[in-house]
This record gives sequence, C-alpha cells and structure tokens, in this order.
Amino acid sequence: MSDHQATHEAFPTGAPAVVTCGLPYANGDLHIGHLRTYVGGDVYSRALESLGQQTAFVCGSDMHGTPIAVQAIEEGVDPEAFALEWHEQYAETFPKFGVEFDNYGHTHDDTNRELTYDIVERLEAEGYVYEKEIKVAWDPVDEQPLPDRYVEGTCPYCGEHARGDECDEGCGRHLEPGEIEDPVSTISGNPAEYRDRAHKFFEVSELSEYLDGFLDRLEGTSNARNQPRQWLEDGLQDWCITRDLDWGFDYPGEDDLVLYVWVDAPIEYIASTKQYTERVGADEYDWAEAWREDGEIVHVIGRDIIQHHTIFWPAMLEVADYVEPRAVLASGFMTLGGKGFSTSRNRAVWAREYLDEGFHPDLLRYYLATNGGFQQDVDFSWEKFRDRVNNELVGTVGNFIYRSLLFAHRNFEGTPEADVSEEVEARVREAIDDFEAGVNDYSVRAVGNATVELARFGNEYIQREEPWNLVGEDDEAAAQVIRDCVQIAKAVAVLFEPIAPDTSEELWDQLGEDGSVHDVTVDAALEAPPRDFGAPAELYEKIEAERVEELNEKLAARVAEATADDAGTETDESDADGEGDVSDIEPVADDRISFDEFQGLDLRVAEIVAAEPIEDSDNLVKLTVDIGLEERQIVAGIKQLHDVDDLPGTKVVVVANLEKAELFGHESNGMLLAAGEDADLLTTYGDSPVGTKIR
Ligand code: B3M
Ligand code: ZN
Repeated sequence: MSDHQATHEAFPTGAPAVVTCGLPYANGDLHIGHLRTYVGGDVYSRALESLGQQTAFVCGSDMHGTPIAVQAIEEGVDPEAFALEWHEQYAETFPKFGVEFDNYGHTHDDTNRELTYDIVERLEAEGYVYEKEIKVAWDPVDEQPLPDRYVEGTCPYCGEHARGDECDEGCGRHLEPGEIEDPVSTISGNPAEYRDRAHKFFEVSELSEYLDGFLDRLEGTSNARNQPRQWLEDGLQDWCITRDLDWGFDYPGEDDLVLYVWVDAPIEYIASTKQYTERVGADEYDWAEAWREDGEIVHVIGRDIIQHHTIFWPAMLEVADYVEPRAVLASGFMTLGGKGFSTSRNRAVWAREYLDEGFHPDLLRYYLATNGGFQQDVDFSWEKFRDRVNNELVGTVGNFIYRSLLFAHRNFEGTPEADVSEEVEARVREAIDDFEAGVNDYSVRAVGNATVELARFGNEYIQREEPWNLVGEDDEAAAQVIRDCVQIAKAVAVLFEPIAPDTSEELWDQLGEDGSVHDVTVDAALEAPPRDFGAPAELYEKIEAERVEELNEKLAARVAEATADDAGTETDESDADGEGDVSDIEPVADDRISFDEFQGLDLRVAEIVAAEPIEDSDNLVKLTVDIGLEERQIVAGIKQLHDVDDLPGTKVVVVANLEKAELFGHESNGMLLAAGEDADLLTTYGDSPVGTKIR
C-alpha cells in the first residue's frame, strides 16, 4: 500500500499521461544499471496502458553539456558527431530490451531548440532571469574557462572529492559554478583559479512557496517527495543557467554563453512528446493537451537527479505555464560487489554483453523490475538473477502455463466447454486489483508480483484439483478445472505483458488469440479464451548453475581489476551513478534510551540449524535456531537477500527475550537482527560460541 495519501485522482484518468525516463548522456555504453530505470519506466507506461490510460512513453539522448564535451575532447572528435553516434546506438539498444518509447529523440534537434527558446523567453518575460558576476573556474595556463566537469575538487558542503557540477561521491548535492573548492582542471591537470564572469540566473528562490505546495501534491517514490523538503528548508539558491562553453544551445542574444545542459535536457521530455504527436496526429495523442492543460506527467529517474526534477524543473514549468509533474519515481542504484557501476572503469555488466550471453530480455526485465523495491539500491549478482528466473519465471509462471496448456491441448484440443468457476473468477479479479493498486502505488514490483502470485495460485489449484485423476472418471469436473486453468493462463498473458512483453505475446499466440496482447486492457483477463489451440512450448528456460559459475568468474575478474584501479582517487568522468548517498539514510531516532533499557534486551549469538520457506509468503522463512541453551523456532522475513538453502550453519544475532508472536500461523519465539529492507543478516566477526550474550 502507498505510504502517503494519494493527492490525485487514481489511474486510469481521462487525461493523457506522459511517462518519461531520464535522458541518458550520449557518451558511453549502456550497462544494466542504466536499464533499471528504463525498464522501470517501460513497465510503468505499459501498465498504465493496460489500465486503459492514454499514455505517451518518451525519452531521448542528452547531447549537451560537459559530460559530452569532455569525452569528445578526450577522444579528439567533434562533440556533435560523437554524441550522435551514441544516440543512434541507444535508439537501437532500448528496443532489444523491450523498452519501446513512443518517441526517442535527442536534445540537439530543432523541436527541442524551439521549445527551449520559447521557455527561456517566457522565464525572461516573466522577470525571473537576471545577470550577475560570479567567479568561474579558469585554467590560467591553457587560458580557458572550466565549467562543470572540466573541473574537480572538494565539496564545500561535505568535504568529499567532487565534480564541478555535483558532489557525486559525497552528499549528492548539485554544485553551482564557483562553489567547488581546490579546483583542478580535469583536462590539463592544472590547478584552476577563479575569474569573474557575467552569467544568467533563474530566480528559483522566488518560487519556494510554489514548490512547497508542489511537493505536497507530488506522488511517486518517497525519496523523491522527501529529499527536496530538506533543500527547501535550507533555503533555495538561484540557479545559474548559462555556461562558458562552445557546445550546447547558445543563450539567446549572448555570443559566448551557452544554456546550461539542465535547462534544455528536461525540455526534451516535451519536445519528444511533441514529435510523437507530429507522427501520429493530435487525434491519437495531443502533446499540447498533455503539457499545457491537464496531462498526468510521470518522471522515472535515478535518485541522483531528484533535485533537478523536483526543484529546477517544476520551477521552470510553473513560470513558463506548463503542467507540473504528477509523480517522480526515483530508482536506487545498482551496485556490483557493493560499489557503483562505472563505465570508465569497466566495472559493469554491459547491456550488450547480457544479450550476447544469449539470455532473453524478459528475464532481465523481470529481475530488474521486481528485485527489491524501486528506491532500494540493489547489488547485482548472477546468482540472484538465476534464482529469480528458475524459481519464479520457470518454476512458478512457466511451469503452471505449460502443464495447464499441455493438458488442455491433449485432452480437449484447447479450451474445454465450461464457464469459469466463481473461485477462479474471483482470484483473477483479485490479481487485476493488485495490478491496479501497484500502478497507483507507483510500484513496478507490485505490478510484477500480482501475476506471479496468480500463477502460484494456479499451481496450487491444479495440484489440489488433480485433473489427471478426473479424466475418464468425471470428465465434466476435469473440463471445469482445465477451463479455469486456461483462464488463469490468459490472465497471466494480459497482466504480465508490462513486465515480460515478448513472452506474454508468445503465450497469447499459444492460446490461439488474435492480434497483440499489447493492445488489450486488463479486462481481457476475464474474457473467454479461444476454443482451439495447439501444443504449447515452454516459455522460460532454466539457467544452469555452471552458467552462473562461468559468468561469476568473468565478472569477478573484471570487478577485481576495477577495484584495483580505484586505489587512485580520480573520479568517474562519464557516469551519473555513484555510491551511497547520505541523504537516503534514515535520521537517528530523536528519543535516547537509557543504558538500563538497553540492558533489558537479551541479545545472543545463535546459529541457524534448519530453514524452510513459508508458502504464500514472499519473504518469510521458518527457522530452527540454536541459542546455546535450547533450540527455538523463529519466523523471519529474510528471503529477499538470503537463499533459504544456504541459511543452515549461519551465525546470527537473536533477541532472545522478545515476546512470542504468531506469523502466518507459525509461532515465532525471538527475533533475528538484520539490516535494511533486504534484511541483511547480522553475524559475528570472530567465532564466539552460540549462547554468548551480546553487550
Ligand atoms: N542526462 C543523466 C543523468 O544525470 C542526465 C539526465 C537528464 S534528464 C532530463 O542521470
Ligand atoms: Zn558533498
């Protein structure tokens, strides 16, 4: 369930929706850490369409700014040609993962140029732009200005090493020109000095009150709604919207200033929607209605660019008289061995590499969309990927579909003549409700789980009803069970389409359906399947353990190499993705407890002796735990991170004097300590024997 009161009418609404994904800088290969946001956006927009919401899903390449200019200089090529090449590669890569934008543009084209100038002129006309002398970093030897990523140094807020434009390794703040301390050129390595230059500023500080109200209305993930509160409370600074740079859109009327990349980049969301309308016609989708009247604007981004999407961008939209965002979904980062993906250090699993390994894109989509909550940081492992694929896609979804359709085909040549039972109809309705609730809670994970849970029910149902024992004995009863199972299979095709578009289409064909499952809405899950269909084929294939071993070896070698490179302190030039962000950490509780109260906790070293998963629960495991004095049964929600079979033998820390509780009908006598939403189990550093008291 959502953790806040929804402030807008629930989806589907009568208005056109726009779903966007953060624009990738056109400067390097895509890795699966990037794909997490793009798959998330794609799932979300497909799910909205399945609810009957009119939706445009748009994005484009970010061609401007120093992330492009610095890379192009390093490679000795023209920035435009450099960026265009990457742009074309992205445009080809996304569809290979089923990420199908309605329009994929780029920021350096005429549509974006016109809209950008129009919006900047409105900001000026409304009196929100002024000029001010500021200090900018300058290379005194090369005689050139050093904007943003041309310079690095020390963050004035937290003291960490930072890029000129953001504190990527520390507090995550956006840094204004002139703010970074001890500046050094990233191009020449020369120590920089500060020189006075006149620049344009957008008066964001005047919009604090508006933004305060905007944040009250904003929906989406809680990180995107809560973090900006702090920035507002600290007081907003005006925002420098020009740079001393050759690459970008010229600032209107100024020869030697370009617009800051973060001005024209989000405007591409509008430009890309406009291009979509230009292609399909305004009757089909009207960009102007969406952006100027009453659209439902949903931004899907990485959590490092929350500030740009919840402060600068809505401020621009407000002054220029456009529709404000309805929701921002900010994803956590993907890490490898606990560290951020890094393009320049080759610490990554590459998008292309994944496909070259021969894996189906839907497997990765499922893993990315449902492994952990959207805002959680997720450590990638092939092991976990394999677990999810084998247990859920193969074991639960694929297994149910294949056994049901095969039985139906062999015994009834398709769908048996019968009406769906009340029980199964109600269960399908429940799955549709879960799906719809997932969309309104902005949870792509819940959208995915709705179908997996339905398939799990399907397996239990067929197991319980044993149609194989009914055939020849009670054919009518057998027909009823299989009729129900085929209905569930059809519902799986419809409801799983956002997560696994390609295999859902395949299932749709296997069921003998016409057209594309992409074009139907969730109601189709309750409509009767066609009478005849042929022999099914397995939808998903198991991944063997040896494959994972191979992949792990490759990856471990790469991570070791990248980690060795990290011994230096240089920052990553090309990545927007970094590591832990202090602003994401829960604040320390206000109420202090006394030492006596602490002593009241009886914490013990213990060892897990046996573990079995609890059916019907996503995370709960029933454990037998040796606490030295006795063995206890404890129920713990730890399946997220831990493989149940690996648990026996693990040393843990137990609260031994906690009240007993009953969870899913099982007694729990004590509690295990674990960290975070993943429930990362606490263990001991040395080998203290079980029963040892912890103080
Ligand atoms: N190009 C990439 C990033 O900072 C940046 C996003 C623009 S979204 C309008 O993640
Ligand atoms: Zn900082």
